[in-house]
Amino acid sequence: MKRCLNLFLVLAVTGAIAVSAGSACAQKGPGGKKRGGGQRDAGPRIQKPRISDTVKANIYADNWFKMYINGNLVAVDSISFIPHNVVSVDILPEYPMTIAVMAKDNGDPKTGMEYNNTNIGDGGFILKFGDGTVTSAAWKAKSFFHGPVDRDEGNPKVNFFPIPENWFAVDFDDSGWAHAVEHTEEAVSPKEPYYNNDFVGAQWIWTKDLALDNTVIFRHRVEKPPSGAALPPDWPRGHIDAPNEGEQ
Ligand SMILES: [Ca+2]
Ligand SMILES: [Ca+2]
Repeated sequence: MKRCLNLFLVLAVTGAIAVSAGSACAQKGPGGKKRGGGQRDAGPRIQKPRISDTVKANIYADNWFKMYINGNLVAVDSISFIPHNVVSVDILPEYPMTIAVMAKDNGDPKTGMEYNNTNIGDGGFILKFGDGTVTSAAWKAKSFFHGPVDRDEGNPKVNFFPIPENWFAVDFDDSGWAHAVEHTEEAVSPKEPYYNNDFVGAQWIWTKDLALDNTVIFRHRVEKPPSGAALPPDWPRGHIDAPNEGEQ
């Protein structure tokens, strides 16, 4: 007990969180007993995920995205416009895994055009997870911002369609949505970071209109690891609600 108390004090002084010290002292040995104490812990042993249980997610959007997995916000593109960048994060996969992505081309809200209204521009999105999940025409896609209508750059008009509040939710009904359309690497013309990261097997996706659809939501459900890996245990998971509220 004294050793635990000392550990607590050291961690407290060095600024580490008390929770870490608490869990170190309450670590259970075999049979659910606390080490160093005679009191039996009635709770079940909890299997905890390690960093080796996570997989790498590589994501590239022309120009920006945010991504939810099973209703939780897990990644936001750190650069809104250019330079084009790859976002690479660790994720703890959970199956079935519902991936919901909002991707935005940098179209001006009034004209739909890019680069200070000098260019119609285009979009594009690609993703690969370490479990073998990749973007493809199996994904669903829907546009919520279109323009300039009829490619009319002289008198540009845009159309907005209301984004459903729960577009990222697991139980959101996307059955009426069209499938994403795969586009060639040549059409999207990705920049250097794309070639410096692993996207092998993934397809560039958008709606059918790479140029005029400027805000696109993608959804995809992964039943099990496409790589053939075993399903992970039922890890304890957090329930962080704040980032999901009022997001559009
Ligand atoms: Ca970006
Ligand atoms: Ca663009």
